[in-house]
Amino acid sequence: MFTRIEDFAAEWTSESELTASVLDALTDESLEQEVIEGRRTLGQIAWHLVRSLHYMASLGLVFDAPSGDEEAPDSAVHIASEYRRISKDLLQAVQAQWNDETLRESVMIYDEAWQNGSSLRFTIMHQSHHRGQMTVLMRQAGLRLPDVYGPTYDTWIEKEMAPLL
Ligand code: NI
Repeated sequence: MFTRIEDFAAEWTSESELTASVLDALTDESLEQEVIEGRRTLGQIAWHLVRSLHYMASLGLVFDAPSGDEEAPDSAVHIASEYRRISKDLLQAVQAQWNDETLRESVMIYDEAWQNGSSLRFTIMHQSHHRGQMTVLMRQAGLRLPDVYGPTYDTWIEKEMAPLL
């Protein structure tokens, strides 16, 4: 749970840069990569990640919803640019509309009282969860992955180091 807006802002800034770097590595063709036949595609997971940020509006924050509907766009560039917009707007809304006291206030979500500071933590964890799903599908789609929390296989090879098992 976050108790200071400043701490969330710092963490959100670095986490959203990581997410943007993953989304930037997508190609239009790769969006069709499925988890398994008939299930979610890479494009659908990426679009869910982008759209889900707007759930923060149900906690009282006012910022623009993502453009388009629930159906995933077929443009990787559009998904990445829409992410950049909404992740910036989310941070600005938190900084302008909430303060450290607001983070301790609770809102009922699915019959449970959630402190706003915990909801912000959940937002980051939910994003990391889907970003992790995406990197597996991106590898299966033959894409080059950016480093997220550590070097990828390709980075080790480029540095002429033995990849970890
Ligand atoms: Ni989700």
